[in-house]
Amino acid sequence: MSNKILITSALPYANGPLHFGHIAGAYLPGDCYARFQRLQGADVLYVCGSDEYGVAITLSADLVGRAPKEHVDLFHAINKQLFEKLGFSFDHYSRTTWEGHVKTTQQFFLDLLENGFIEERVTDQLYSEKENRFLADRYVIGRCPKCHYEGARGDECQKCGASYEATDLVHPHSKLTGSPLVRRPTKHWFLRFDLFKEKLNSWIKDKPWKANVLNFAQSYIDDLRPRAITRDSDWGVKVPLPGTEGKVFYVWFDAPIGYISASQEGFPDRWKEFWLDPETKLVQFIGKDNIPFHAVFFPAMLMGQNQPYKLVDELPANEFLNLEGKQFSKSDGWTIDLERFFQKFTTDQIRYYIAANAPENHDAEFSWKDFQSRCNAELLGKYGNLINRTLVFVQNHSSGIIPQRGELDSVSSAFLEQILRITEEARHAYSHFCLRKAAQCVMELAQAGNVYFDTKKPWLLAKNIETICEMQTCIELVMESIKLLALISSPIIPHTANQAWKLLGFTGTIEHARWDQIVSHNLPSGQKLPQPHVLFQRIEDEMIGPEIEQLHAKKTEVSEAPQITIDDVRKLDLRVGQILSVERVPKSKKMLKLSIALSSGTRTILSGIGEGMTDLTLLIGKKVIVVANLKPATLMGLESEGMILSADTESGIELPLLLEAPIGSCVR
Ligand code: 2FM
Ligand code: ZN
Repeated sequence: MSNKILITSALPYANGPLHFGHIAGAYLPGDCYARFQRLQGADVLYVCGSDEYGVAITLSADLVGRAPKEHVDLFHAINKQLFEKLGFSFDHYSRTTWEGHVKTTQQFFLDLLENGFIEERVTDQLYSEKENRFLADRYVIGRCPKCHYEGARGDECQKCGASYEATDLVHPHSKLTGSPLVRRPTKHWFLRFDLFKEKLNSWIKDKPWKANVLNFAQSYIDDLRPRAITRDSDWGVKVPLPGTEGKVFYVWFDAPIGYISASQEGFPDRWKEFWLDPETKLVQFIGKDNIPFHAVFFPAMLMGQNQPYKLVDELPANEFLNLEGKQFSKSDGWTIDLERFFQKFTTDQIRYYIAANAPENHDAEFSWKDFQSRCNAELLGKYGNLINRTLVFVQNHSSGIIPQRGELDSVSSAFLEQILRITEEARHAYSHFCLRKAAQCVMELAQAGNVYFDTKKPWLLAKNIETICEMQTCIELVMESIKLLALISSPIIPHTANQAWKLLGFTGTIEHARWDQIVSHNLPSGQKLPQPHVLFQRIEDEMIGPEIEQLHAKKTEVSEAPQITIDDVRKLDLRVGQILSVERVPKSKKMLKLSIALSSGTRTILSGIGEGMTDLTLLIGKKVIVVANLKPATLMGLESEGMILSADTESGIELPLLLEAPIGSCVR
């Protein structure tokens, strides 16, 4: 039987920094599983990478005035670095802008076309004559066809909840420039998902997935229809047919193919052994919002093309991790500053906390108090304490060497049985994607060791020559439990587990050992141990207090600002202006010099909105809100005649959107 396991974690969009909420869903569970399977001796290939095409990218890049490639380069690097910091063991972390991804994606399309699963259709889409391009839903706003709300979005009305095609909007216009949009026919390629209904039904019926995953997938299969797999854009994988300028694949067509191309990039000589072997087990870790794409649409694409690629076998889909009762949101300040986090806390502390709280069957919660208490009571109080007290005892009463095990009395036999049972439970939990349960086993094992140590009281046994042997047996058994503890905790807290492993006198890393061998081989008696050191620091109140304060300070920032009266507001002369030209102020990362038209004439305004913006021309023509009666001030040696209003967002600075307001009009 093949022991190949191909593991993937959903490719995150490279349009903003990842936070612990993301890590808890599709990522940490995937990494722990990959680490566990390697210990089992499986031949593992674990891949991930950035998802870099699609409207989610272009819109977020446009809003902050960055070219899409610059935008994804930035966040690809940031997210890759976070995974490294968190000790992830991806065998390869790729990106969908890797040039090899194009060929694989285009080949899928050509196969599907040849096999009769793709058809061309001409439909009306919204076109901006000013911007010379078709605009996707997310770029469009207009009047709701149902409730006549003016600012309705391109796909659904946020006022009355109606959902519709963007072409149904009355007076649709561009969200970015405000320009009016017209209907224009355009050709697209539709994938006949409806033709895969039967095949999908018989394939999915024996999948051992969670009931909610199966039900959700089934509801999509029941309703399969042809779907457009192309878009009018220049950001994406191009359609490989003549005369298709400006046509690219829809991001959900190319992104899952990214799992294959990531393997091709990382392992040009070995990827086929995984993807083309029917015996390989394919395990895909995702967040629950990605279920239809992994359980239905991507499998249909795989069924319709010509390579014998693996279809997903296991689909662990997790819920979300919130922060103190609300979703993580960087723009609202409802987040954890990762740089500060890692100055105070360790990778294994957060890995343990997330694993112990994994959102497997329902949403879970990161709370600072709970983080503190679990790290102190469990990692330090149970795990660290067992190792420390035992190893100090061995130094003092066994000359720092592992003693020989003697006869086991009933208490010791029961303890040995117990620690082996917990180890087996941990194995079962990991292999069934129950990360929470695995973390629980870790603490149960540490606690069992502590209880046995307390029951046996080796410090008393050491005092009497007749009980020395019993003391040595006790210590040897506790050290066996530490060995098993290092083993079963290593997928979750690999750094600490390796330290514990070394403290037992082993030289290599635990990753190079095998689960079964570690369990079945007793510790070598006579092995010399190094001097022990502590594994965890206590988290004091002073360490988390500022974090909680900062979080709540952001929340109350507005309400805690000193109150002003309507007269104070009236003092502000806020006007609509239009950006005529823009240039960077030399030697500044963020300062821009803007020339802005107001009805009273043109002003020069300096504004710190330029950080990370690579394409300043995108600002030209935009309408902005100007504080028109601000006293001129000299900034960086240049005079500024006003100020413009902007918002700080997840991925950069965003300017308020003004569409119809004429230049010079008052903002109140
Ligand atoms: O939801 C997301 O973040 C997507 N970028 C996931 C893509 S998974 C895969 F198909 F690439
Ligand atoms: Zn409406």
